[in-house]
Amino acid sequence: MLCLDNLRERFLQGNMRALAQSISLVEDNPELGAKFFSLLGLPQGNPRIIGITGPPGAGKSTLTAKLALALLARGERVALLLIDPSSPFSGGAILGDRIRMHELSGLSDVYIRSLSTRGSLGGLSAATARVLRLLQHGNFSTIILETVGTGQAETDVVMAVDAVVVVAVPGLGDDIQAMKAGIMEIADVFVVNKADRDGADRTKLQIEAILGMQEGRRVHPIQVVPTIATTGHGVDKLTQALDDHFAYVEQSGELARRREKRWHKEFSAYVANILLGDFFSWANSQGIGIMANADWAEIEVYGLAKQATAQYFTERMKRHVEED
Ligand SMILES: Nc1nc2c(ncn2[C@@H]2O[C@H](COP(=O)(O)OP(=O)(O)OP(=O)(O)O)[C@@H](O)[C@H]2O)c(=O)[nH]1
Ligand SMILES: [Mg+2]
Repeated sequence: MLCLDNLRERFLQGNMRALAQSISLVEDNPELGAKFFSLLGLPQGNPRIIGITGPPGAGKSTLTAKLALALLARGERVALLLIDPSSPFSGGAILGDRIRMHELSGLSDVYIRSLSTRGSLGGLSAATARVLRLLQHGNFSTIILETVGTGQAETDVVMAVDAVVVVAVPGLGDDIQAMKAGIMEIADVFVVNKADRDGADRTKLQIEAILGMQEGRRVHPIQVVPTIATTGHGVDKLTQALDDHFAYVEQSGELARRREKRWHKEFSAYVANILLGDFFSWANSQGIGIMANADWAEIEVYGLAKQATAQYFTERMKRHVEED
């Protein structure tokens, strides 16, 4: 039987095994996780959370490793959270990431964890939000979240982090047009990785042109940084671009607003979960035949939902009064 007090103690002492155990706990078990969070109280540190996203194979992991090395070199403690897209096409991604991250192995001030999004909607799951929250208790100065940018995951990543780095590669052509839709709005810093390939300058110009058209919607200019992740070229510029970004959003209050929004979103997700769970357990206990057996095609869905929730609230209220 897991002793949460003991786990908390070891976790707060910076024990890496306890960190790994705690992550598994909040990832797999929201109920116990919630207990653990209430034992932890508020996070003591104030880490920067950076999301790295972009198309498959753009070099996100290679770049993440190099960025982590640069941050470690200036005395930071870094946590890396790699979201396994769990697509059948990227099987072995985690193994690949391990190889890409080999430069970090054995270093004491970095923690690497892969999370699978299997079975969760929208790519970035509620479990990821909980793990990120937990890492904020873990005495890290920077937390980096790597996730493949496909559709919904892009908007999710914005909600989960303080700053978004979008990684593009030269010669995307049509992809750049497609990227406009989702990704252009979410980038705080752009990277054109694989700058050793032809067309990097052109891609940089294309991105800058698109960003230029959006001027006015953003309060400060978004930097486009060419990198060669395999050699580490340009990573110093990326670090600087991120520092510039954070300096700006800290000073302008934008960072605080973004974090507040994130808090609200998480809060309402929990409330929705609790209410839904209670509603359905009530509905089942009442034998209300609305879920099972009902001839759904014959029932008007909105009307029934309204009627059932009204009945639910009335009965819950009654119980509440009786219990008082
Ligand atoms: N030529 C060149 N190759 C690179 C560069 N950066 C990464 N690569 C290579 O591109 C491939 C993919 O790199 P990853 O770092 O795994 O890319 P990723 O975006 O994390 O990939 P997924 O997580 O699978 O989407 C690897 O073979 C890298 O060695 C670069 O700057 N130049
Ligand atoms: Mg990767």
